[in-house]
Amino acid sequence: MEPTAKPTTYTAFEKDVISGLTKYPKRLSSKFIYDEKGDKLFQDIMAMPEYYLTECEYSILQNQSPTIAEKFNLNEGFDLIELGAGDGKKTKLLLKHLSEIEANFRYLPVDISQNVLNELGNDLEQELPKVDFELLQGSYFEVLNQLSSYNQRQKIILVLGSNIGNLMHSDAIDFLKKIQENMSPEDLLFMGFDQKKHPQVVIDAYDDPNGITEAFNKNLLARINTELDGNFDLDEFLHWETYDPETGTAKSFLVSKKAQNVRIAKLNLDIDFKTWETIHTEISQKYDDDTVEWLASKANLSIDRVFESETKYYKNYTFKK
Ligand code: AVI
Repeated sequence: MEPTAKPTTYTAFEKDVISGLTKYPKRLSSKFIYDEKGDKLFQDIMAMPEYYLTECEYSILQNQSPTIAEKFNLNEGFDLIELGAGDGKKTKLLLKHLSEIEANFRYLPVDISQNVLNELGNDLEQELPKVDFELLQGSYFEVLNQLSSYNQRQKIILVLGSNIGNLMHSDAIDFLKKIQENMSPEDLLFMGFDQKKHPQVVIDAYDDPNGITEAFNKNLLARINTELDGNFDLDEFLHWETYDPETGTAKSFLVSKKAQNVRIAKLNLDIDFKTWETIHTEISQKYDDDTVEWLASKANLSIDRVFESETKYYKNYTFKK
């Protein structure tokens, strides 16, 4: 009998690297930037003065939490579910307000990383001891499905940080649809959308002079080197940011400074780069009200209220089913 060849099973990262680097034009998905080093670099980005998004959303939550909470079932009770909770720095402003007015609620932060959740849990115990919370590790939709199947209380679903901006419009609609399917008519979705603005402000946020965003973008190549035994020379690639003010799409690229060959030994892959050949790595979409309304309508959601930062750079919207 012929020996049967062992089927090769690839991880999601490996699949993305194989398909992305063997097509033209080349691409890699930004979701793989976030290993431990990528998470740390993103924390550094959020602390940069050029990265206005964090400060804008922080100020909205700091100044407008009482208005944001007006439609929450403060007496009967509600679950505040945060998808992609991170360090919870901005959410704590809303939690603080809800705790002060003695609202009847539970905070349910959802994150894929148990480490991130444990740190958040410790912080909450120290800083907001009266807040009832439960840490939920898992993918957003697994957790949302479970919650909507047994829970009767109003759900307030939070998605902060303009994370939706890293999705193309078609994927953003799918994302909103999956949330919508798990909502009841009394539930609310509270989501951040970075807005169109002076193009230079956007470029500066994604191309800082200290090279933090460059290191963040190049972390994709660094991960290929360490995890897949690749030999990318990071210095031979340029971080390049573009912004199209017509579509509102900021795009990140890595550009090969010379003709070069890269070997990725674990995947038995040799990749040729021509001089100035690109790898497209990320989009960061900027929105206006019409686009947000269009996306929402495609997912059978409607805008309930809009909260904008003083600069008008950033808005949070509440949506209803
Ligand atoms: C996580 N996400 C919303 C960030 C953004 O603004 O697109 C990721 C990022 N990329 C470069 N800087 C920050």
